Amino acid sequence: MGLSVAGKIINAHIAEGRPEKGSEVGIRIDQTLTQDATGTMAYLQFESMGIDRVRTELSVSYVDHNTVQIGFENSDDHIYLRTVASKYGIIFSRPGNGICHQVHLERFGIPGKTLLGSDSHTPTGGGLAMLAIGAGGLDVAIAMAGGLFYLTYPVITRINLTGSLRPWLSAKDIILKVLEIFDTKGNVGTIFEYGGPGLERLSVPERATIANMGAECGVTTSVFPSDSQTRRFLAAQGRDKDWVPLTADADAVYDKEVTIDLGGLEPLASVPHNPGNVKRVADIEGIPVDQVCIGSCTNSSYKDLMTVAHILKGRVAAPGVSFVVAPGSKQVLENVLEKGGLANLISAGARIAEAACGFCIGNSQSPGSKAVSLRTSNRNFLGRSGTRDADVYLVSPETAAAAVLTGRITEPSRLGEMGISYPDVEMPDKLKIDDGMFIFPGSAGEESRVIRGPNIAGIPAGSPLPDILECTVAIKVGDKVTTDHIIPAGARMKYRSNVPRYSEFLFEVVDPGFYRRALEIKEKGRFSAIVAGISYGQGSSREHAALCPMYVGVKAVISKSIERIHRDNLVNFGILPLSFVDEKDYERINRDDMLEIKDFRVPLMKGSSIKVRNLSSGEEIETECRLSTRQKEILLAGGALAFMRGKRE
Ligand code: MIC
Ligand code: SF4
Repeated sequence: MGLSVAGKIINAHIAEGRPEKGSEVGIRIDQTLTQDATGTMAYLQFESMGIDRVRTELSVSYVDHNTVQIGFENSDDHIYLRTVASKYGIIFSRPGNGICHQVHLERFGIPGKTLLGSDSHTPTGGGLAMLAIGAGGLDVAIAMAGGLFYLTYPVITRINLTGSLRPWLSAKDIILKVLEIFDTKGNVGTIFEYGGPGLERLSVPERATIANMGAECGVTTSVFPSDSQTRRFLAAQGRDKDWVPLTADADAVYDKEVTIDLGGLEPLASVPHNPGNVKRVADIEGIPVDQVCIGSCTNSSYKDLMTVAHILKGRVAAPGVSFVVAPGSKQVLENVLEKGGLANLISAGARIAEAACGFCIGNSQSPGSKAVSLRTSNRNFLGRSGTRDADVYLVSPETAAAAVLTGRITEPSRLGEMGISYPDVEMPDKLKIDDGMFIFPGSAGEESRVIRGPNIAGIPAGSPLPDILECTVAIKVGDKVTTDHIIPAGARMKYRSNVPRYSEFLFEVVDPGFYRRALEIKEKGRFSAIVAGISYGQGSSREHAALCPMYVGVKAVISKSIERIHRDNLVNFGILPLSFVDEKDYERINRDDMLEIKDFRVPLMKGSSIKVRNLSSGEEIETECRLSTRQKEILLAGGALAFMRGKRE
């Protein structure tokens, strides 16, 4: 039986377990990446492991999230990251060099390699035929220390692309179609593998856009083959030697297959407040637009920016539109500059932001009250833009450019009526490349001393699960509560290296009273529990969504279903992730109820149901804990660091 691309990469990296669907395998990690907002914690954890040098083929530390630097905190983090990278043999990508996923694709991604990143959009590397997976910082720290990364051997879905896109449509419309088909829930443990004749004309940055937003479907990752497009991309990067062919066997078997005819697609948009709310642009035309933001790791490549630059050439943004452009990398910016695109954008009124996450994470360019913002990014969760009552729509660069000119949501093909022809931008065969913003291990700018400013607090210690777990329900939330809801990013993100301070903002947009309540429960010497609906913990990989709850005394999360990265983070920080056996039981627990979970060790290890007694109502509720044996052992030890320490002793 033939193998898929994903199957080939996984099988070549398995060091523990068997390649059987649904069973846990441990794979070797070739490359890691971190970004500053998750990186500080990852490196603090790495340092606590007592290893003298990273054990991967390549590890890169990017600074791209917290670059606004209001106050000393962000800069403290950057200095710590630069010095810790230098000490342990990690490449440091300085602030200004670009967004981790875009830069990694350009300079380091290699077909067939595994990449683990402390950011949920790490699968962007799948556009380059990598097995690129997002994880919590602690899992990345373990990989840097030479440890394996564990995943459930996936269900592999082939997405067969046929035909070719019509003018005014692009990769974003393809992934929005995929989101419409698969939604944001129910895809845990799946890999999307793209194939078919439609791939021929899709360049690597376009593939990367598609792989990037697979994260919104909740899949483990998305993978493309390595073919002539991949070779061309690497050649333009001056990295011909990194190309290897990698395609699925002709008789590869997939668990599921879906075909999308690219020729039949229409421009699409995710409407507020979830990427899964996909509508045809034609159906929402005419809505007045206050802001248009082009950039983020989804659509900030040379091709994206040049397309917009050509469309806008000689024209100015509509008077009511604030128009922001954030290039994905310094390389993108320099090449767009060289080809004259930057001049077009500036003349059109673009507010050129730095090559960083910026608006996408809500740390700048928050829209006005009740404003409509069209963005080429990947997430439009409530409040993520920094403005709670703003409506954020996710669209392609073409649809975004159309709104810049008309001031309304507009089908981009209508630009033809304005005398604008579709600029079919090709990726150049040769790019201007300058690696001057990396600090490579062993180079002159190296430091041997790790500098920790006052923003770098320690890692809070967890505690083993007690025999009888008594907890108070400190919060009950509904469906699809994302990690952005659990612990906000934006302006709050500067406290990422200071867990006690950051914890004050837990559930800020959902229930600002949570932090006080949880602390009061903790002061009484008790634990807290969180009760949630479906797909709890969607979105970002931030382990703070587990670490901060742990800090305020949360010991259990009981949900209808939970997303992969967040579940793994809860385990890493010793929080019991339980799911209702019968989803209707969600109604039988309320906030402030006292719960008792006792005698759970045996059923936990055996995989049988775990009884939760609601002491407030006297009812008993059946739950289960769907984890591997390894994860259960980690939980019982009080988290991954304690587990590793225990193994060493
Ligand atoms: C995001 O897009 O939500 C982030 C910010 O990049 C996160 C990481 C973080 O919270 O630091 C992610 O996607 O994992
Ligand atoms: Fe940065 Fe946004 Fe991409 Fe997250 S999704 S890595 S915040 S650009």
